[in-house]
Amino acid sequence: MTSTPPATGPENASSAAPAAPENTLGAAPAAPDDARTAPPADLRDRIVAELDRTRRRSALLTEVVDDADLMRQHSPIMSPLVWDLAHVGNQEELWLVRDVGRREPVRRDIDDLYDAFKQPRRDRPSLPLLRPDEARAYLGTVRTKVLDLLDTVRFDERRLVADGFAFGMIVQHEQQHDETMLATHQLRVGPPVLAAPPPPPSAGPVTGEVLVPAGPFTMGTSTDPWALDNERPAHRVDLPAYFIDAAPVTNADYLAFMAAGGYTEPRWWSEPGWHYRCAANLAAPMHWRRDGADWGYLRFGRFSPLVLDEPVVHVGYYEAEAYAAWAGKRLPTEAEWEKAARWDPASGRSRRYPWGDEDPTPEHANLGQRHLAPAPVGAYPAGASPLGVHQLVGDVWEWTSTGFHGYPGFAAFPYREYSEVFFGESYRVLRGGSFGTDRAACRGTFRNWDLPIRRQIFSGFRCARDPRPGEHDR
Ligand code: AVJ
Ligand code: FE
Repeated sequence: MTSTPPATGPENASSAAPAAPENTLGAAPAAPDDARTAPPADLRDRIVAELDRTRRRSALLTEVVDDADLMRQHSPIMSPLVWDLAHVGNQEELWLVRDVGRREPVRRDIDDLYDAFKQPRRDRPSLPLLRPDEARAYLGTVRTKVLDLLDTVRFDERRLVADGFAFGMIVQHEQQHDETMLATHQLRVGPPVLAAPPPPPSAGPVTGEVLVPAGPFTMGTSTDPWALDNERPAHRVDLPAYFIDAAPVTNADYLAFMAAGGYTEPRWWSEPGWHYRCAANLAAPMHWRRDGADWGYLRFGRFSPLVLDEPVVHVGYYEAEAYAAWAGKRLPTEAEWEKAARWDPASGRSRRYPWGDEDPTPEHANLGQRHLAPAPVGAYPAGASPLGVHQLVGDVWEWTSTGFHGYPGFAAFPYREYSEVFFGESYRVLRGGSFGTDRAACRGTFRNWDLPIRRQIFSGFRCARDPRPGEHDR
């Protein structure tokens, strides 16, 4: 059994029409906006395909365990799977049935139960939640209404539906909860219920660092039709030269840090980092287990020895920060990550993805739960950036050193609770997406965020550093 159903449509049908490459530098004329000229029937078909593909993932994640398991809380920081399931249906009802479609509510009585701000995760298992069969029926009812209103909706009436945005937002929301549910599966104790083919092997070693020359680039987007509010608007950022690792930090790299006493040496850790390391008694990435003298990991209920050239995953921000200090480097800023991922030195423009503007295919990146592990470094040469930075998209979310803030000119859309209420230094931005991130919820501008202590997400990192005097003139 593979964990991802076969694609229903063309491999590139992941979102609305690709936007023109981003350009705020004034070097070239703006390209026409293809998305607005796309025939509505085509947009409708793409929306239906994306909604359906996404729902099949949610169904798979909630059909492989029994009802008791769906209702149980596998960790106090996660919801019962059946809460996530009904919550995605409730968001779809709120935004598509009621707001876009202006239809009567299906279940106004359950809005509060599935409001993430009203119900702390800890309390969710004791709520009078819809039972699994009720939740599935609810999702089905909502979806039928959405498909019905899609027949008549006008994509040019309101900003909320322009280019199908509200539908894209709901697809991304459900995919984000699917990734969260996948992390819940990883925390779940019991025999394996998910399976997938192993990731592709490395096509050759990728080592060392890449020099990104000083200069401006365009960060964020004003043209990607399904980009969320926190990715907007496109703006110019001028960066000094820096080095960035050509690949994410691997298990072998991380083992060297551990063997050098990384976890017992306070000097590599920030003050809050060391405090947390001691309070939580951290000694290895989450889900690592001793295997005699070696280490292995427990993945989705299966034990295996570490694969040394695989990106390390399930490390928190503080561990990433300590590793970087030990390595004589630092974490990249969010802008440094994005310039490495999007800046095309030939044109000076910012691409949608490291490899270009085309949506991800299985040759570009390890996304979408197609595999249940990060792929070894070197497995995706076709996904490298023009400067030769590999695996920026897929495999593991990458911690950056930047807090979560709105870009200059940020405006909450369509609701403050998606991004704006989280702005501040409490959260750190993660970039690039993981093996559990769907292609619809991942692009060069996509921003994720979490608390620095979090390790249950599929998080890893790569390092950066400033050039030494004279080094960038080589
Ligand atoms: C962007 C992944 C941090 O899961 O909290 C889901 C996404 N927002 N429902 C989260 C989200 C509302 C969000 N992250
Ligand atoms: Fe949500």
